[in-house]
Amino acid sequence: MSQELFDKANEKLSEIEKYAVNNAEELEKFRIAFLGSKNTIKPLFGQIRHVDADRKKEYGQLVNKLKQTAEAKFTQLQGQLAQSAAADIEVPDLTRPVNADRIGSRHPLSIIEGKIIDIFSRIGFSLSEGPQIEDDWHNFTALNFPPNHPARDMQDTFFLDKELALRTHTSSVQIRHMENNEPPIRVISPGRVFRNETISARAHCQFHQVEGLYVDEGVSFADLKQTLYYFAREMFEKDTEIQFRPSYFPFTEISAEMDISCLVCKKEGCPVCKHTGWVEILGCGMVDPNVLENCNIDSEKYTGFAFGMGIERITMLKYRINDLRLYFENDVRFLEQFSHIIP
Ligand code: 2U9
Repeated sequence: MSQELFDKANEKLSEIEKYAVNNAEELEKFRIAFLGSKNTIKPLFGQIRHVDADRKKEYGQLVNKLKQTAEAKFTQLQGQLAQSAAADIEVPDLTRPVNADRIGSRHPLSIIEGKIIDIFSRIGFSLSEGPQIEDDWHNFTALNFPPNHPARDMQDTFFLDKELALRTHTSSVQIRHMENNEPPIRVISPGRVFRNETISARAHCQFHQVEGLYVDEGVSFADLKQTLYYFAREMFEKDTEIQFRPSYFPFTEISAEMDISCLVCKKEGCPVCKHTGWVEILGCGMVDPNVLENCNIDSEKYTGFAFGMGIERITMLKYRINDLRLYFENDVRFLEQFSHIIP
């Protein structure tokens, strides 16, 4: 009987020594079998009473060894499992450069608006801003729009009520400036304006303008030409040429539109300039004496020039953007293309 018990205990010992596990569940099975409250070693302790007296000590040592071996094996298996779990975790490449934080970028219209402001501020123009909701006087009447002018129509302008509308140009800001300041006046007015247009690639119900105004004694069309020539060369390229074509606006007399030589083809002819070699960029003229008088400025003593340009148009030329809607959709795939420009 003694030997049988020894054999059983030795068998269990080698079972424990050879035990291997692949996962936490198998480890738990081992724990329950050899270390749990109903483990399979426990009954062997009780069997000691069947062992011959002269071998009891030897048997006791064997069963104790069995228990210690199970405990040691458990710790070893636990360690092995933890190690292989750690090996499964993908260690990141710690030498890889960090991803820079995405801090966004400036909107292309803001970039170009900033450039225009900068160019004119270098020759003494200061900034003048005003409300986007305007009354009839500042948006139309003071600017010499006749009572039946089409721009006054509901079809063309967003009226809020009989008197108030979303401004259709930033000229209204300059009327306010002239009402509150004496010449010499030299201001530019950038800002958002609104017109009741069907939205397409070439038209939008909102856009941005920069308008300029210079009123003083003896201001002439020659001053206008030289100022805008300076602007064209600073904004585009040093060898940019300009040309003027006669035009009509209610608020200027004489009036003109200014073209620049095509940046793309250098006047050779291309789709951008529609094969004319020239691209229109702004309207301008001498401020109509009626407009000066409407702002209590003596038109006998003072003359002035004014100009206005669409920022979207200038931006389209600078960055070859072909659809106005892109400016207002704020698709990051569009906006991200300007993230390298830090003005
Ligand atoms: C005052 C008097 C006159 C500003 C001017 C233009 C000509 C002009 C357009 C260009 C493209 C508007 O954005 S656009 O559609 N503007 O052609 N603007 S002269 O004349 C003024 C401004 C203020 C007191």
